[in-house]
Amino acid sequence: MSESLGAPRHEVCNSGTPHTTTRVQRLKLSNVKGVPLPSSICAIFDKTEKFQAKGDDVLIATYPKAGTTWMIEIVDSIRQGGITKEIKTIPSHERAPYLEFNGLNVISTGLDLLEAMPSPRLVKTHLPFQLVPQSFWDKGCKVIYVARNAKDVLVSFYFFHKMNVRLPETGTWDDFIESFLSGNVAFGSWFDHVTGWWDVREKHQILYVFYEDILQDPMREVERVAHFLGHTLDKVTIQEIVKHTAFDMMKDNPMTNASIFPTSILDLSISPFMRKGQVGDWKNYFTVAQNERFEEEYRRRMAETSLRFRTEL
Ligand code: PPS
Repeated sequence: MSESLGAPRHEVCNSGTPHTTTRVQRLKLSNVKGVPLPSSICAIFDKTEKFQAKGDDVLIATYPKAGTTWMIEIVDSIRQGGITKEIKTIPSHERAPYLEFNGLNVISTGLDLLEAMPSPRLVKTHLPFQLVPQSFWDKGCKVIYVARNAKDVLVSFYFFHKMNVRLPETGTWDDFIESFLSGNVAFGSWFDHVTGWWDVREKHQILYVFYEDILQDPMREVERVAHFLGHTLDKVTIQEIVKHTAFDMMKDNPMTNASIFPTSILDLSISPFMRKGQVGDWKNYFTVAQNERFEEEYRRRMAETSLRFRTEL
């Protein structure tokens, strides 16, 4: 075993033995217009494409594990003017349905939830820009894109793959790094995703937000999101939102910590959904060699873009 970059690495990451579950069949990835997506999502993608957005829908778009659930909680609290009874009692996935999600008859599809939802709606998606239904652009919807540095996303995604027992097996940690770098994971290449949304941010009403910035200065970022959405909130309400959406609060909150999902979808005994919520956790998992390999590919893939990430604070 080679030397790691920081504190001792987590034993699950080190095990080299893919976790297997006998309870449910893990899904394979299929392809929509060249983007690998879970086969369940591909199966209903013709319907997803035809989704009719409304002008007051707000779309929260992210590559997986970039802070989607966090932003949903922030935006919903802003739109409701504070921490209302709805926010305290309705699960996140019902307040912001996951557009392309197919619950395979265990839980509702995103499309069904959205159909039944009164306006103004909050919509979650992990789709790359080019796969987002056209109606969002025709209706001029506001979009908040949250981006997080690739190394922390990779670690978070690895643990999520293990506990989301519908996603394909990760293989070893080394295998998963290679799958991630080649874009052979659900929702495709992180590089294409973050740069694809970055390149169009000024063509549409898109606010591009960084996970690292929210963690560093949540008051400033909540105010920025509120301003973008056309809401003016007093300081006390913003402080209340920041407190409600802090990692420890969301980790203990059954409306946000995914404990509501059946274990046939998310098995929290394998890894919690609200895992660490940090910037720089990657140092606990990357070996020196893995980091060099990653950096080399990163430099190559990010050479042409002005998009920059922070991997520590
Ligand atoms: S998903 O499944 O793709 O929708 O997951 P997503 O919500 O995008 O990302 C989950 C990661 O975000 C972390 N998280 C937070 N970090 C800081 N503060 C708050 N409030 C917060 N809420 C969620 C969560 O812990 C996952 O990151 P990791 O690194 O695994 O802890």
